[in-house]
Amino acid sequence: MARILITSALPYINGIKHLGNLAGSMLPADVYARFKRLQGHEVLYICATDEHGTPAELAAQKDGVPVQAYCDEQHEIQRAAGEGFTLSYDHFGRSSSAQNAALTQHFAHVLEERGLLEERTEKQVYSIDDGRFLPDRYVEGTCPHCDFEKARGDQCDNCGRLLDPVELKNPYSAVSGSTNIEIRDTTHLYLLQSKMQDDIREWVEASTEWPQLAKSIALKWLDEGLQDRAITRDLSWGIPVAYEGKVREGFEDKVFYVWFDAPIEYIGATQEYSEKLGKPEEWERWWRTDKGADDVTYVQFMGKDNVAFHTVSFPVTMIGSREPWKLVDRLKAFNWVTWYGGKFSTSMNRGVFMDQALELLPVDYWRWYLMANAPEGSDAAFTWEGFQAAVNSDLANVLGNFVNRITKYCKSKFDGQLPAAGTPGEDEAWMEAELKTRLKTLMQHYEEMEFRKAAAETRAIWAAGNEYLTRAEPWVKYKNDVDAAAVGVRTGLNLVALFGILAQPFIPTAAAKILDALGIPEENRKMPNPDDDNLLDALPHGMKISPPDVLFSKIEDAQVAEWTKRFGGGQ
Ligand code: B3M
Ligand code: ZN
Repeated sequence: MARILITSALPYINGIKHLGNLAGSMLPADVYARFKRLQGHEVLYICATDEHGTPAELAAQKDGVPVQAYCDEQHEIQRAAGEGFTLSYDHFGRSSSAQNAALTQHFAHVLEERGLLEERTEKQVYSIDDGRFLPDRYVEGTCPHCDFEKARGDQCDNCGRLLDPVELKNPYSAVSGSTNIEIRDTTHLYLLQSKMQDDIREWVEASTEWPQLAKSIALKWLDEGLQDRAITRDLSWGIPVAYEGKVREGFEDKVFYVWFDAPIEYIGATQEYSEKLGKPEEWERWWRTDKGADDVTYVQFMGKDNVAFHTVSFPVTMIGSREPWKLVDRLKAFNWVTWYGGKFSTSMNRGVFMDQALELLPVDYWRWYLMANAPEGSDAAFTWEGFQAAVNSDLANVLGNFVNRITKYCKSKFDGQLPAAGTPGEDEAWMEAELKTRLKTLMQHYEEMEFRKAAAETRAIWAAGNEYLTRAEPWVKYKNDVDAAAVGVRTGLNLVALFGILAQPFIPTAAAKILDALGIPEENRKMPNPDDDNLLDALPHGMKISPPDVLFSKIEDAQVAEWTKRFGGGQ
């Protein structure tokens, strides 16, 4: 049994996430966590809301509520949305927790002791009309590298480079649009990433298990040379620049930068979880290599825009501390889900957000489509037409009909009892061979975290089951040879169970319905071993089954038309 720590990038507190955000971090992390648990491994899946920084402060201001209250409310909304999507977090924490504050302050303190922090007085954009410094993305202007005119202060969406806001040409305030801007001096703590260049490169190069997208992004940053970065900001909402309760002189009105404390919350949230469990030291088994975490495999999930922070900035914090922290072993990054090739946008009425989706259709319809079309090799476009086709064909026809047909037939002809009679023949041998090969392929796709391929293979297994029934034709055989029909029904029901088991990571709710209808006990729902000899005759003969209620209903053209109107579509 292996121990696997899984984190997905922390959704920012400001507003409910759209389906693209979900598909590029939390959902695949959940699918992977479920898969690993079903293999019998010990899994800890941690996520949290990322709560600090200017966007939260401004959103609260706009709503006229204190920022803490704003975050309390938004956290609850996101927690509920995650629950709606059946995301199986072991803990969904908050980066504003006391645990994260203490850890963040601890890291800053050790980094300083290691000579990796330094106070520097820098020039910063100050908006006179807004009465505040404009950090990060609240300054916009022209990118100094590619001349894109709407580059954000922290990062250019066009060329992808991380920026320093004062580098922008023609800066303006994204809060008010004001160009009444001046550059003022302000003192901040700098993390000397440049000193860690060699350590980070060595570590990245030794990380053989990173999928391609993550590794190439990390190497690109290293090739450009690591820049020292300010880890504090002129703000009031955030973690105080203090150590053991004492605020650093000159930093009374400053806090740590949100991107400094957010990844530390992976650890913070694990501490929150440990305390909730009543085992305050439990987190160390996952995070301290001197306390057992050396045999943990740590897997991170995120969108590609977050990779630099996870392959460079956060590792600088961890490795730079020279303390025995568990580092990421495998980092799975995703491209974007687009809305018909463009951006999701609330204001332009383009795209479906997590809460809206569940008002339209059950969770598994979305989970299936988003994972079967995961943005892995490239960006993937959400379209209503693609969604409709995937649900109607894969779920309703290929899986749903199979389950219905064979369970109903068993009920009507065999009294709802798994028949024992008859000897397997050619058709069963074909099915078994097919299953063995495909199961191996499926397991491999999961191991490689190739979710699109894993979904395609899962579907191919369901399709092979349909093909089997076409070959075996128990309903035809029944007329002359009830025993031959019994073999088909028995094999078919074993396939129903297997399909339910294999479906669990992607569509856990429907899978549970199938397995409950067959009365499969919890302990027999683990991932099958492709080399098992009785894959098609595993269920106890004579067991009682009952057909499940309708598993999936088809999406009608009229629904697609209505939703296209409401949420946007092609054109
Ligand atoms: N909150 C993602 C974002 O808002 C960011 C991820 C943090 S992971 C530590 O773009
Ligand atoms: Zn640019």
